[in-house]
Amino acid sequence: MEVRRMGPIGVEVTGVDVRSIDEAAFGRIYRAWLDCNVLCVRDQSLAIGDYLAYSRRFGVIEKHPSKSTRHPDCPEVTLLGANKFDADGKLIMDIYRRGAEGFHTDGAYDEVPFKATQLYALAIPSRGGDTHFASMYAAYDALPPALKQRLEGLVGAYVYGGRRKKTALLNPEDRDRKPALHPIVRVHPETGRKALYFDPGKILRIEGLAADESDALIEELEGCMIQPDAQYRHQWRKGDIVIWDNRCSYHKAAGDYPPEEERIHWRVSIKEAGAPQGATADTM
Ligand SMILES: O=C(O)CCC(=O)C(=O)O
Ligand SMILES: [Fe+2]
Repeated sequence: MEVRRMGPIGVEVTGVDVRSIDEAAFGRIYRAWLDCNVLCVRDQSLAIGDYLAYSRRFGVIEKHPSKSTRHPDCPEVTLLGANKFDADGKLIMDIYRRGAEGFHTDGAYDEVPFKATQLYALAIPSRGGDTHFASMYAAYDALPPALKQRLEGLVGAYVYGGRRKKTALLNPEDRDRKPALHPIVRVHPETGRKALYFDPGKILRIEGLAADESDALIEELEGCMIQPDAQYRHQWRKGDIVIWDNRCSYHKAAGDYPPEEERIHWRVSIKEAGAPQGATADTM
């Protein structure tokens, strides 16, 4: 097994088959992932059960609240890029550009946000379709000291659709959940490092501030998310498994590939083991 850093964040693993990784090798993979925010294992050839089994080594899989995009035979898995044309052959932008509206972290709308998101590439277009990543640690570290101090103790309120109520991929009955609250300066439970935990597309307000103050701070924080020297851009190959740590990373899809080509991933959301499951049960 070879483990190779790809830049300030991002690490690549080659020479393994994730179906048969022993504890020691998995320990190395896990540590590299914690250290580098984003990890890619190349050249895998997996059945859906293999993918679930490997994903469960990182934590507990939680079904995505978007029921319409779950895999028909396996609700733990979300299908990215599938069924992107409607009955009239028109491109459905909410599917084609899913995750491409801006840098974000997955699951901030849940009381216990997702630890990780993992994608497995089944079909990759001939050009475009990269995924961009950036470090929340670097974002926090680079904040001016006065802003760091101001943020200490502040809490953000998040819902799936954010201020723009972008809920097209949710069933109507799942659209009105109460906001989840998270500290803006969030300590990573495993590394102990501070991160600027923030998602402009999902935040409603910063608790305890007047509306105009909250909006102004949200705008200011949006400008603080990306440190150019703490980014990684993933160019997909078929057979890649990529996992990112939502507790310390932002990501966004480029959303720029030729729409007539296929770009399909199996996607899972992973929570910390022992964390209560979100209010997204099938009974809702
Ligand atoms: O398709 C991608 O590159 C990433 C989409 C995304 O934001 C996600 O799966 O959470
Ligand atoms: Fe995402």
